[in-house]
Amino acid sequence: MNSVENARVFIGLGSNLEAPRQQLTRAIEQLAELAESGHLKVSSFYRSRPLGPQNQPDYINAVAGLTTQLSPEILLDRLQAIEQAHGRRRDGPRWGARTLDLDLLLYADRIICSERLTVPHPGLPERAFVLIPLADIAEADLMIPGIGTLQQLLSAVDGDDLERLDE
Ligand code: A4P
Ligand code: MG
Repeated sequence: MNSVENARVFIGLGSNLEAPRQQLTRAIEQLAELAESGHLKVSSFYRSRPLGPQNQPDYINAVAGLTTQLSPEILLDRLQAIEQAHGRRRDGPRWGARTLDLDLLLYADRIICSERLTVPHPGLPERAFVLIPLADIAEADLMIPGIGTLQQLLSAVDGDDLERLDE
């Protein structure tokens, strides 16, 4: 059984190669196809210094929220297919430059620890480039399962490095 009742999910988008803003804009159109109609919200775009190796361009990040009937594993398959369609390569260094990265940040109130999936995404609690865009489209008292509220996490991160871009 691969479909579930409408689950509210959040996806982190990141790119630092080959016209990153366009990569994100196109990916958002593709994410809309996975969403129940009318249930896609997208944060502002933000620029940040790379986390990981510093010899790579700055990143553009955003977060999308959608309601979907896809199971977590099928959703991951679809996200990876979109990454592939954007020419994503997986042969570089860990946290190296990429055309498009789609991370499943949250899947309803689920905690998932499987071979293919860790949800909530392990980077979520400490990454300003995830939490600040997430706060654009989610309520402050959103529960991050097993961790705390979005507001609690936000108060502990430093967003100084993050530059909000014009629409
Ligand atoms: N996987 C497990 N859980 C998840 C999940 N919740 N969402 C598995 C997505 N994938 C998940 O992913 C490796 C494997 O993780 C997948 O096959 C999937 O089964 P990947 O996309 O091939 O590799 P990756 O993204 O390079 O690895 P990783 O460790 O997930 O990196 P992150 O955490 O995505 O970080 N700096 C800035 N400023 N902005 C960024 O967006 N991104 C990264 C990548 C590094 N530095 C950055 C940014
Ligand atoms: Mg990733």
